[in-house]
Amino acid sequence: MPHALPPRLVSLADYERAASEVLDPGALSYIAGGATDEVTLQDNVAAWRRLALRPRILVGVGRRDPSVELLGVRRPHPLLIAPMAFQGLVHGDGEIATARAAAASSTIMCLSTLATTSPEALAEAVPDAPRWFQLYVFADRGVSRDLVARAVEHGYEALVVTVDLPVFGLRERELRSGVGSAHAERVPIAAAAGASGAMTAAGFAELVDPDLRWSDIEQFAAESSLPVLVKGILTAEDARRAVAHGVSGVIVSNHGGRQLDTVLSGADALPAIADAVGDQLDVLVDGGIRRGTDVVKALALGARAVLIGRPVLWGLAVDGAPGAQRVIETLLTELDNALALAGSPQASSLDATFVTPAPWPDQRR
Ligand code: FNR
Ligand code: LAC
Repeated sequence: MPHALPPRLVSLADYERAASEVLDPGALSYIAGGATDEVTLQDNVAAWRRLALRPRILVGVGRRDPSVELLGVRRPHPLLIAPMAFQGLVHGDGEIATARAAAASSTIMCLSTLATTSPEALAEAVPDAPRWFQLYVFADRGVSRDLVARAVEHGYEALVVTVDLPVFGLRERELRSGVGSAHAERVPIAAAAGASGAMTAAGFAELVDPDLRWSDIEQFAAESSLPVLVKGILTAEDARRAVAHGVSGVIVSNHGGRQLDTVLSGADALPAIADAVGDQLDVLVDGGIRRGTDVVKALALGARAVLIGRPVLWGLAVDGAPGAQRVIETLLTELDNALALAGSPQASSLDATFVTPAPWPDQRR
C-alpha cells in the first residue's frame, strides 16, 4: 500500500501543529508557554485580529516592493528572526540552522545571549547571515563588555538590549511539565560567565542583572560602535526615555507573553509609541505575528519592521533549516499577497489609514 503523504504545511498554524507532535513535552512547554494565566500570550495573536484592514483599489499593484529602511539601511523586507534562547533544544543544529534560514531568506537573525551556539561559531558557520546580537546584561559588566566586543568583531550589525527580564516570568507550563535542564556548558556565554552544571531556563536567567538602569543603557549606547536597540518597551513614557538615553531603536514587545502577564499586546502598545517617538528612532514590534496581514497592520501602525518568534522554532522543529526557511518564506508570500490586495504595493508607504478597529467579536483561537 502506498504511504499516505504527510499533510502539506501551508500556514504557520500548520507548522505549530506539526511541531507540537515532534517536540518533547519539556521543550514544547518552554517554547509554547507564557506567564501565569497566559492572558497576554493569547492576546498577542488576538490583538492583530481585532484590527480590520481598509484596502484601496485601482492603485496599480503589478510591481510590489516589500523593502523597508531599518537603522538607515534598506532591507529587502520587514521581517527579523526574534532572539530566542536554547535553540539546540529544538533541533540538533540549533542556531546554525536558524542562521542558514536567515541567510537564504535575507532575514536578520538576532542571536540570543543564551544561545546554544557562540557568536563566533555562528558567524563562522554562516557568514552571510545578516545578524544582530541580543544582549542580556549580566551582573558582571565585564562579561557584557566582552560580549559586545565579540559581537562587533564578528559582524553583528546591531545590539538588542533586552530590558523586560530583570527576573524570570512565572512560567507555569514549565513548572508543570518539570521542564528539563541543560548543562551550562551547552550555553557558551553562560559558561563564560561562570555558570556550571545542570540549569533550567530560570536558572540561566538569574545571571541577568535585575538592577539594570537607563544610565547603563546610555553607557552601552555611548560606548558601542553598533546601534543599540532596547527590546521590551510597552509605553510611550519609556520610549521617550529611550530617545533621551541615546538609543537607535525600540522594540515594542512583551517577550511573547512570557514575562509580566496581562500587559498590552504589541499591537495595542504600538500606536502610542510610534506616535511619540517614531520620528526620532526606529520602532519595531513583535508578539503574535502569524500572518502577512499582521505584518501589514504592524507597518501601518508605525513599525518599521517586525520580529517573528515561535513560528521560526516550529519550522526548525519540523525540518531544521529548510523548515525555518519555509516559515519565513510563507510569511513573505502572504505579505506580498496582502500588499497587493490591500492596495499598498510599497510596504514602506503603509500608514494608519489602512487599519481600523474590527467590528467583529474577539477572534481567539
Ligand atoms: C524568547 N524571547 C527571547 N527574547 C530575548 O530577548 N532573548 C531571549 O533569549 C529570548 N528567548 C526566547 C525563547 C523562546 C523559546 C521564546 C518563544 C521567546 C522572546 C522573543 O524574542 C520574542 O519577543 C517573542 O517570542 C515574540 O513573540 P512570538 O512571535 O513568539 O509570538
Ligand atoms: C525566555 C528567555 C530566556 O524567554 O528570554 O525564555
